[in-house]
Amino acid sequence: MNDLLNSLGVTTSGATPARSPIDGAEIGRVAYDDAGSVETKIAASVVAFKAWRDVPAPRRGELVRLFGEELRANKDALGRLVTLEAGKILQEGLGEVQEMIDICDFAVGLSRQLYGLTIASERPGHRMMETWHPAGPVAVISAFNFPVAVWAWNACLALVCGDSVIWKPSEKTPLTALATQALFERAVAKFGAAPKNLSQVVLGLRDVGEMLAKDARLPVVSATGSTRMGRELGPVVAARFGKSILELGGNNAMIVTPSAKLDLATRAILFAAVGTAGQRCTTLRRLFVHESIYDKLVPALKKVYAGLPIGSPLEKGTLVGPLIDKASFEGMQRALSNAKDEGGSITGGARALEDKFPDGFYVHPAIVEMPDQTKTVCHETFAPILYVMKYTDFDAVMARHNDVPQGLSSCIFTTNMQEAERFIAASGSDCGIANVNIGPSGAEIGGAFGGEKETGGGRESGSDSWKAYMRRQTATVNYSDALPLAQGIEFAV
Ligand code: UN1
Repeated sequence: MNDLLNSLGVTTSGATPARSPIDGAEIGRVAYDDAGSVETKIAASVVAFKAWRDVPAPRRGELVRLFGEELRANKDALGRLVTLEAGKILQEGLGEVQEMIDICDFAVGLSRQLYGLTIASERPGHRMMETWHPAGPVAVISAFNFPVAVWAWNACLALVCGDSVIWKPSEKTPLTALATQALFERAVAKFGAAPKNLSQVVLGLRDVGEMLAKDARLPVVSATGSTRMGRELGPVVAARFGKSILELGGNNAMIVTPSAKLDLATRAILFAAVGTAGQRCTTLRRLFVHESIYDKLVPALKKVYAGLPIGSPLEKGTLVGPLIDKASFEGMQRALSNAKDEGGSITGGARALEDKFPDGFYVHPAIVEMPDQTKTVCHETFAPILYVMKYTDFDAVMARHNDVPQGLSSCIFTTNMQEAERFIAASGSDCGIANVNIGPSGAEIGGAFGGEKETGGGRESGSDSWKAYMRRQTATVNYSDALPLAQGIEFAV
């Protein structure tokens, strides 16, 4: 462990243990920030911002390019640390680092494309334009399940946009954050001309996040986590007129129609429902199956579930690693018991490997056949529970699909063009992400990532998400010898 941390430039010391969900063992120690050090870091990020905003954007892109190179060179080590600290299987740990590399590439290209507009002025001899300027220091609050990639989505864009970054990672995954920060510092050293403290990490619990949310020196706060967290954080940021980018809970569904290719649908269900042990915000949680194929698909799914390789995520062949902690396991058991009370029929769901890992919380992913979309189904439980429901009518299933508080990701499996188009039409899925013949999770970085309703409305990563990290300025220049007023107003003495 120490060799791995050393290779990534992390020296661990401090009072707070960092634990691995694989077996509950301590894998390092970290020092939490206190109010004084958070204040110092916020002040330092303002100083860094003021220097960085004047560096030409393509130069800023060069720093992100160098950071991408550090990530490429250390992909295995950082991917392994993600596995150790977040418990996802190695393939997914590596995939997470690849997602960081991809966003670096995207941001480098973007650094030459922070385009504004020229707008036709109604006045003669005037030019009107819209320019995007750096917004200020950006706070990033990230969750345990994507401990480094989601930070990178935010940070790489913010950095090319001319912002400094201050990052509060989940208290469950401090080591991956410190390792990422150390790799970033290596890129800074190679770059040679970046201001100090351009990116900083603050470690701690909720109080540290609150300090960031309250501080008017941080115009943008990007937060990923539960809807409950967002409900508390959003108003605090809004009260000081800051902007928040919220990426909160999902309750992602798949509709499997009579014409679907069932082999593809089954594979997509597996990756989306049991991958990352059900702990992605894009995890498949609701499955609507047409009544004509229900008795074919659901038993086949149960059969595959019965043979799922559950175990240490470090071992080759494992597909289902541990839940992040005991509280998560207990939350899963509560949801299962509620679903049962609501008429659900449960397959799987029990604890696994308790003898081998008494302090690791492994579970058999659960399939819960539900008579209806009950209260429990409408709630996001961050664990591998797949609620399965039968449907008859397309319009009715579309309505049920959208009848949950969350709106992150969604998909349909069909070879019927009308159904596919209706699913992604204005009256179709109300989610930020809507896929056809692809599961709801594992999005590419090139698209905007986020969702509606209780998912929080924020968009991160690709498309024009970068605009959220900048401030828009409308500038009008008069190059004439007259002073005509807009709207034709006469105002002469
Ligand atoms: C998250 O779970 O917060 O689309 C992010 C996906 C990943 C990102 C998930 N690319 O599943």
